[in-house]
This record gives sequence, structure tokens and C-alpha cells, in this order.
Amino acid sequence: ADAFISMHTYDLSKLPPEERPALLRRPVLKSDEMMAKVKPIVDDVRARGDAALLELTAKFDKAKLDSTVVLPPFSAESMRIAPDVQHAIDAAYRNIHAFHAAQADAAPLVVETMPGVVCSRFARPIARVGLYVPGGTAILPSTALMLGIPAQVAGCREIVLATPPRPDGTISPEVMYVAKLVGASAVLKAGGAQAIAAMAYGTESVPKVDKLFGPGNQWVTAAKMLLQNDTDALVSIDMPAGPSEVLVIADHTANPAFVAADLLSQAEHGVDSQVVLIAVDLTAEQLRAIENEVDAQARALPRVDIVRQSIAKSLIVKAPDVAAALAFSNDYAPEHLILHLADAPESVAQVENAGSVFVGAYSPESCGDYASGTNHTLPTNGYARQFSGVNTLSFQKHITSQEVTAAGLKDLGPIVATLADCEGLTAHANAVRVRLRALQA
Ligand code: HSO
Ligand code: ZN
Repeated sequence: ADAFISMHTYDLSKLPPEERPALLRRPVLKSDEMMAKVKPIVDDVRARGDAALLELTAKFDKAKLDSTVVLPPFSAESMRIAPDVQHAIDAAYRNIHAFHAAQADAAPLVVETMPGVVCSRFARPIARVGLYVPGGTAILPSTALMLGIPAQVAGCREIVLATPPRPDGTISPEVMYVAKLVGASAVLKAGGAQAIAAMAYGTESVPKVDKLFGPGNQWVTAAKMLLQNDTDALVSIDMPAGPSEVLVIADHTANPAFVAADLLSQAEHGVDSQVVLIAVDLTAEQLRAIENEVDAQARALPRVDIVRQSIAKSLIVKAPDVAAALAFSNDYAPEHLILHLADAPESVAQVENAGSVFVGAYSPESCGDYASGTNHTLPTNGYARQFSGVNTLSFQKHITSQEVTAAGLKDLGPIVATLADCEGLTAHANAVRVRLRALQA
């Protein structure tokens, strides 16, 4: 157990091309197996509602409850937190609120595509949203902020915040305090697949929601994936989630202690967290300095046992230059990308795939995890290729509309009728021609 805490090292300039995909791959998720375990739970909650939810909460969270739903106003007792924590939460709230309020799609988009043909698009909030805040080895009021603030800013009518209760049946007061700040309409004291199912279908006491958000363990993720395909639940999800990741690119200007601290901050999340260091043209000595820091700092962490396992699965990749490093990073598509580079701000232009970027020596991921303003619910597992992180638009949908004037229809109508005839859809053509005839008369 006292082995040096280290990562495997690979060299991009010596790596045979056929071995590159293996470095880009994440630890495998057994999704079929999880689906099979989660399905009976989801079905049970759907069939038996609150009764099933209470039984499952007793079984998985060891909490015996009479009811799982807490409605506002929340008691002062349930939200009692230390003053310094309250001030920190309030400051984080302001920054995250400022950044997410600026993202709201407030003004409609209006385009006159032809004279008299006006197309527009406007945003409306998703009415009812379910936010999952994981329990497990850490309490996560920060996740409640990251999901609750954009929901509040978007104007969602019903905000249900679900999180597993502690064995005494309570929720951490920090999470309750955030629930109040973001205007949650209900707190659901339940976790895992059962909480997700309850929000997707609704129960006697749990409001049904239209979209589910938030990270979670394999049970939560599998339940979200299952329910988004169930047309009876009629629910969507934010994104497929996987274990947390960071990719750090460091050149000779990087401070080894900063680099190691950044790697470890992600490694402490869970045993399946993955951290990658790309070392750009470092000497053996410079690389050893980072490795020594990783080992020394890791040993001092309360969560060293978690870190030992996640670091063991992580990698150091040596790259000849920044271009090769960024090419690898773009292929990997990390959830978090940290740039410890002399020209960090300039390098951002080369980033094609990443959930969120941390630029320069004084921008640790921790700032984005908690309080700078950006969201920490980000695509993992390589999904940064096609998904954005959670943002205010995740809580809105867009409606398009059009208004065609009589003069506009005189120009547009014949085009439409010709295309309808071409498709053999005569009723479509008629809907135009009946009007054009009326306009001629
Ligand atoms: N790094 C996590 C978010 C988090 N960090 C919450 C601390 N608390 C998301 O990948
Ligand atoms: Zn974190």
C-alpha cells in the first residue's frame, strides 16, 4: 500500500499509431449490466409510486421516512450552516448567476426571408425540471448551485431537487440552503434510479418533470438513459454522464506543484476518475518533479485511498510540442482541459473538443467546480465532441413561428405548390392554391 503513487507514461513521438486509440479510451462502463439492474427499480417505482420509493430509500440509503418530499418554505433548522460557508455559497451564487443570466435567450430572432415572409424563433422555459444532486462519498451543494441557477434564470416553473437522504433522514443543510436560493419548488429525499424514476413518472407526492439533469453514479446514469427512451415517461435528459476527467497540458514554464494539485483535485472524485497529463517537451528532471509532487501531495490527502486507485489508471503522455499536445487533447475530448503553458491564452484558439477550459497557472479547475461562474456539469467520456455542458439554454426550448402576408404568399405560394406536387402531396398544394385563387378573385 506504500508504493509510489504514479501514472503510466507514454511517448507520443514513439507511439505506434495503432496504439493511440487505447490511450484515448476511457475505463469501460458496463452499461448493459447496469440497465438490467436498474429496470426492475424503475418499473417498481412506476407501478407502486411512493410505497416503492419509501422501501427503496430504506433499502439503499438506510433512511426510514414517512414521506420523501419536502416543500418550501424550508425550516431554518434544515438550512442551518456555518457563516463562512454561507458567505462562500452566496458569492458563488452571484458569479454563477451573472454568467448564466447573460446566456438566457431573451430576445426573439426575427428574419424576413422574402418580402412578406417573416420567420422567428423565441425561447420558452422547460416548465418542470428535475435536478439530481449526488450523495455518496461527498456532499455536493456546488452541484445544486450548478443545476439550480440556470433553471431559475431560465424561468422554469417547477424545480424539483433530488438528493439521497442521510441515514437519519435529513438532507445536508448546505444543499437545503442552496435549494432555497435557487427557488426549488420541492426537495425529493431520494437517490439513485428510484429518484430518477419518481421524477420521470411522478408519484402521488413527487411532481412529474419534463427534463432530468445532473451527474450521478452508474445507477442514476442508467436510469436516465432508460427513461429518455420511454415514451410513457416523456422525459429528456441533459447528457450521458460518466466518471469525471481532467486533461492537463504542461510545458517547461509550469509549476510542478500546481500541475500535481490540479491532477489530484480531479483524481479525488472517485476511483474511476481519469486524469491525463500531457508533458510538452519536458526534461526527465522536470517530469520527475511533477511525479514527485503527485506522490507527495497525494499522501497528505484524506482521500488518498481513492486517489491511489484513480491515479493508477491514469496516464502521462509525452508530446514533442504544443500542437501535438492539443491534437491529442482534441482527440480525447476531455471534460476539463487545463493549460499550464507559456502561451496558454493563445492556445485556446486550437481547442476543438473540451467541456471547459482553464487557462494559465492561476486558473485551477476548482474555481470552475465551485464559484467562478462557469458550470461544472460537463460532458465526459469523449462526449465533449458533440455535447455542451449544462447552461441556461439547457433549460429552455425554442419555438419557431412564421407570419406570411398576402403579398408574401403570392411569391412563396407557387414555390410551395410546385414542391408539394413534386412530392405528390396534393392537399399540401391545395392549401396554397385555395388562397392564391381567393387573392386573384
Ligand atoms: N469536478 C466535478 C464537479 C465538482 N467538483 C463538484 C467539486 N465538487 C465535475 O467534474
Ligand atoms: Zn471537482
